[in-house]
Amino acid sequence: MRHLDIELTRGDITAQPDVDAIVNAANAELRTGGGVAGAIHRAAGPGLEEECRPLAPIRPGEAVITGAHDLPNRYVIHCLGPVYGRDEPADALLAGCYRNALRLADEAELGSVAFPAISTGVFGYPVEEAARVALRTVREVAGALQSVDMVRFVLFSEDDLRVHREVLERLEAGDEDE
Ligand code: AR6
Repeated sequence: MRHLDIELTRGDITAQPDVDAIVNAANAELRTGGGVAGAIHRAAGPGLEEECRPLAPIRPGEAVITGAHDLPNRYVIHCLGPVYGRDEPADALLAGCYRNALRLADEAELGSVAFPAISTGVFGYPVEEAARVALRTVREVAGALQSVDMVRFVLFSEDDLRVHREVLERLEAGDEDE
């Protein structure tokens, strides 16, 4: 099986100039907002909302790809995560975000993608549960990817980074039989 590098780092999703695509934790309307979506739209400039308009609305679990405008990347992939406690089944919808984003990146023949922790902010998904779904899904999809060989998780807080490290270690050790 091809090797996929999974990197975990603390930082800002808009400051990852060495990756081909960054992923937006979007809203259904693909408009600017708070958190990741606000930061991405601010950094990309108004052209991003314009390009997004005909692609909206999207449903939980879906992903669409656009240009990156003033961001230092080639593309932005917009995912709508589930609102925790409302959009069910939450784990399958969240997994769909990662699966669909990676499929779009692979179809565009990209090498690297950076994800934020989708749904763990405004949408209220507990970070450890979300990390398990995210990391497990990326590892599952890895074997089917032709072009993507690096996935980076960009975590906003030291705590979120630690949780992701612990979950990844457990998955790599085969301790998580989910
Ligand atoms: N870089 C990396 N991670 C970040 C950044 C950043 N610049 N800013 C926040 N985070 P959220 P969601 C973390 O709320 O839960 C928006 O208003 C944040 O700490 O951005 O999917 C949209 O318009 C959290 O861990 O996304 C939607 O309406 C994670 O990124 C809604 O929020 C995701 O937080 C989407 O909610």
